[in-house]
Amino acid sequence: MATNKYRDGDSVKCWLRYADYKDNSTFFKQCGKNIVCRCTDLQAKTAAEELAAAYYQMYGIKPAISDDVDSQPHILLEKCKSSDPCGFSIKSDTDSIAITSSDGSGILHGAFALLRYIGCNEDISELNISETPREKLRLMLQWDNADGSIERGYAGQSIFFKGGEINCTNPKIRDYARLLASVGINGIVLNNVNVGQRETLFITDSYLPKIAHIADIFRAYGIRVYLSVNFAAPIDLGGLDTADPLDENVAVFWQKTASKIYAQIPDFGGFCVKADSENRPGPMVYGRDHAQGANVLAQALAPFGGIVLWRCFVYNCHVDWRDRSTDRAKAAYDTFKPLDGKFLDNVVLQIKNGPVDFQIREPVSPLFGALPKTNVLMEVQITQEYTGQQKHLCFLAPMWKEALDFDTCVKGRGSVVADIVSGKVFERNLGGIGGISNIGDAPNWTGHPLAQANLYAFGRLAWNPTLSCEKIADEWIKLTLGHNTEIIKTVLPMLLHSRAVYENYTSPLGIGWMVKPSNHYGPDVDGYEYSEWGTYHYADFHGIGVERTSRGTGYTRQYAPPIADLYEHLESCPDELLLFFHHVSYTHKLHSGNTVIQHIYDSHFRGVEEVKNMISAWKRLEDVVDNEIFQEALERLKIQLDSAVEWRDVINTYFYRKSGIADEKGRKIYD
Ligand code: GCV
Repeated sequence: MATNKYRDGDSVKCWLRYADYKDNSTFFKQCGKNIVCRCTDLQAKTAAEELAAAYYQMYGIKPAISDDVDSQPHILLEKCKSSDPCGFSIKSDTDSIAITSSDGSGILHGAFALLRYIGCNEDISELNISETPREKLRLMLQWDNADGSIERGYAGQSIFFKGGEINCTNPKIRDYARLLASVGINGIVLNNVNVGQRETLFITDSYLPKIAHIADIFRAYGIRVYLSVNFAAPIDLGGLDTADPLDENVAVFWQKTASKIYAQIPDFGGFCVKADSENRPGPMVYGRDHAQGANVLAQALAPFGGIVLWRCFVYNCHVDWRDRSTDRAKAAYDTFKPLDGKFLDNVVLQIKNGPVDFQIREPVSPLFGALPKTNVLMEVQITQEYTGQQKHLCFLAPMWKEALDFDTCVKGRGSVVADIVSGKVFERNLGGIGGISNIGDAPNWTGHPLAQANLYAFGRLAWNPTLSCEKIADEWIKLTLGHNTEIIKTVLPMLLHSRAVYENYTSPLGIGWMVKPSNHYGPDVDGYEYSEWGTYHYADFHGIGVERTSRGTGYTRQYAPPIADLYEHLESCPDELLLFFHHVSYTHKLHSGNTVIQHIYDSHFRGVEEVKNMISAWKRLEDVVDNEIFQEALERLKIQLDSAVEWRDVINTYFYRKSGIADEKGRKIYD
């Protein structure tokens, strides 16, 4: 049985387990004795402390921290003029390493990068590298509520809030800041976008001092704090009878609120707003549009350098399933495209990666390509609401990477989403990526220990979307589970393949929404079929799928012509999205050569076998992987298998009953 090196007291360090890296670098052992910090920025001091702490954990010796360059050998932390904000250079010399940046946060990111190289056992004695983050906003989005619950959270309770109060002395907050900074995150929205009565008060004097305390913790790690706010706060807090964004008193309310916040949190990031969505208040209540709604907040924040993250998850959640012309997938584009150019420069539209809602397979939202005069940010879900709820292994980097690499063709070939959200394609100054966090107060942070890889991958991709999933997974494994080749050979393919496995035994060919409506876990094929949420599959005895072409809802027309054409025609529509775009018969032949019905059967049988294979592979690691991680993951893999079997049988039986077509391989399908 492997020893427990994973835990340090009560805290699990995830990928910051320095003690295990002690044999990785004699060069660090030599240079790290003296940390010379010639920069007074707070984050540079943190960098010095992080390097010193790592050194201490590796070698049991406390390095000297000073500003004396004559102490040799050393690691030097210094400012330089050349790098972009947050960017850094690392250069090794005979007996020294210099980490330089134009700002303290860059130095901190450089320090964490150096430690990552060491953890991955790379030679740091001849480093000469420079890095700049590709995305400006790299945000962690908490869906934490004041009562301590977390919307769609699968790893325990909030580390920030408890019983209606702010738990600002929780030591886990600093641990979290370290984890986030180590992968380049530079902002955190502390509370859920569904802002309840209690959370509405977060922008008042009753709560701001404690929020300011949390902001202090994150500031030391180069992370700005944001809050989700209630659009109706002028009524709820300001005593006004309206929240109309064009009402002067409403504007004054937001200005006063902004002044109050910045007096306590000078680097406050800004507001995140879910408006006119899923029964939340918003500008449409007053006959105003989203630009007018966002701009009143943006105007209030602008003098202080704050921004508004305005969500585009807006659709009619009371539709009638009998009306086939309505299409929820079209809603965000229809609402926001006409407003392009009307948002102030400090507004960023926050767009979910797909047009519907974080299903295991969706096309990329066409809205990314439709807003040349507006700042945009891609929102992804690290928490596994629809992807197995941290009971199932589902490494999400391949899904995010597909979205980031997606070529919208809006400015000719090569207009990829990663470059749109970075501002490059349309020359915007602001934009980036936000991920809904998957952590809670679970001792291992994420419930499923391997779900830590999703948190890690999100940060790494936000920093550099061109990194491959394989590289990111390999780094995470080495930093978290160690360098044993058996571990790498086993866990790497498990992670990389896990999204495909999940997709195999759940919803086929881009159809989505076959989950239980109550908690979004487990199969319920018709659970959403006759509901008001606009999430239908339209399966009948003949076929299945949503006709979103010009013969149907016309959704395909929201893409640039080459993409619209691709999806419009059966001949070119990729198999994995077929049922998202087309209603076809069960006997329709896919590009793979299989019929739709046979694909459903095959993928569901295969998915279950793949989970069994993962379990066998994982079991072979019993003696090499940390015992706590081994047991936690094994327990969840077994739950995953039970659930996969349930999915397989429910889906196969459902479609067998609908179609009356038997499995050509004669496997067991219940009737
Ligand atoms: C925060 C989905 C989730 C909701 C979530 C919403 C959103 O509908 O199920 O829990 O609410 O998305 O993104 O606003």
